[in-house]
Amino acid sequence: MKKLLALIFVLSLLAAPAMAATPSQTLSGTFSQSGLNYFIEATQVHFGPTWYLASTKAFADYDKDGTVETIAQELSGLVGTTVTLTGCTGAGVFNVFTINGSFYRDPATPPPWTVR
Ligand SMILES: [Ca+2]
Repeated sequence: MKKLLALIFVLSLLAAPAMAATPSQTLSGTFSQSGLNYFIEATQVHFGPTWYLASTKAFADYDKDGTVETIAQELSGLVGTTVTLTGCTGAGVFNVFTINGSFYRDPATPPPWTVR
């Protein structure tokens, strides 16, 4: 029994980095933009660098206007609406993985803007 518990403990340590990368928080409130930064209420939320948002077609029609546009255009369409995000806090901002229940990026892989 002690050996089994020790094995489980070791496995939990090995699994810890992957678990830390999974969406762990939900943030909901009025979505806003100030300059190049995006916010839910007073919390800054991070979708990636400005060039990436402007040049990348969104994964889904986040603003529900019937067209899948660039990420920047989709985010503009969400300004002033109530938005629910999942993600995790890192480097002082909230890193987004889903937008209103739709996939944004996979927390288990490197951010797409780092893979070129
Ligand atoms: Ca759209």
